[in-house]
Amino acid sequence: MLQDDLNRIRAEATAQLAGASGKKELEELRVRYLGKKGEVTAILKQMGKLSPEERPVVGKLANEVRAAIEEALEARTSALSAAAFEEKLKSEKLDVTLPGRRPVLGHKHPLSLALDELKEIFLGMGFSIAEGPEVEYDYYNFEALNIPKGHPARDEQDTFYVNDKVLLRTQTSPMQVRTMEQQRPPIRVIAPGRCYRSDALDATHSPLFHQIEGLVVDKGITFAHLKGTLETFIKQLYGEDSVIRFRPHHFPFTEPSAEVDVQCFHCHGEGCRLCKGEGWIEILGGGMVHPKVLQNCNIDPEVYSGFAFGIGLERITMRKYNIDDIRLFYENDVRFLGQF
Ligand code: 2NM
Repeated sequence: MLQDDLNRIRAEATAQLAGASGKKELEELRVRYLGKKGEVTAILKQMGKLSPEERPVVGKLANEVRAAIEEALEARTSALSAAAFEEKLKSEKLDVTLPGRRPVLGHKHPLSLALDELKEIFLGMGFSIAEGPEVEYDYYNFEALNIPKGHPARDEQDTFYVNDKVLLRTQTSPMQVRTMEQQRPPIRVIAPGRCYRSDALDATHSPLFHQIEGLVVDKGITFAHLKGTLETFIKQLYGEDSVIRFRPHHFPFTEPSAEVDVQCFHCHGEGCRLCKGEGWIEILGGGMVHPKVLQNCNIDPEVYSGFAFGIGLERITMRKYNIDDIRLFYENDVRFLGQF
């Protein structure tokens, strides 16, 4: 009986469709029941064998079965896509109440922090800032500073040469010479910046380091001005109770010259580990600008006099933050840099 076949097909098809688990399976079922060679189609093809009385009855049932299968197909299709959408929503859930991710902000390098502080102190004393080339002429780095070829200071300040006449500056004094060539006294400048020497890298030496040099030239400038300026500087940097002393020294570009020590703030001169038993810590050098240096810059040493000094930025910064190895400044290890 075709009616029985149709009823069986409807029951089978709707049950299978209800349990179908994906698009592919739904399509297979559609082809199997409703396709050109499908089971419902096969029944319709047999309609010709039926009597005229039976034909409309079976035809009506066949249409109902086809409609029922189509409906079940549609219902399952939309149920599956709704489930897929639900799954997608769940997996893409965004909790807008979570706190945001804060971007990690960097900050200044300890050498820059210390340099800023030094600049501030000297700006407060009326100095201006002169910056210039790190690749210098031999003339400005040595010759003009009273260090002719063959002078022993050239060995102490061995550097990297670009050619016979051009080198990496070993100090920032070439900027002082450039300033004196370009400006007439009164002059009050500091020259901060990178310097180079062909020293081997160890805990206290680096082939690249930083200096701040100061220069004052005017009528009547004396060693007393140098002492007062440096004492004011040290007291602002290390505190009002700082004690300093001047020790005679020699620099080719100053005469007289001195090295300046600050009394150890740990033992107050007694001698301890920090000052290696000395009671004093060397901090900078300076002196009265040599008349030959003034002459080289067309400043008459009979009319003008001046003082100059040089500060090692690494040394000052290591004191300030209690850093015991100069290499830490250049390694860019954020575990170190993050501490300042
Ligand atoms: C130092 C020590 C002593 C210095 C001298 C000059 C110049 F150009 F005026 F002659 N500038 N800086 C100087 C003097 C630097 O560093 C330890």
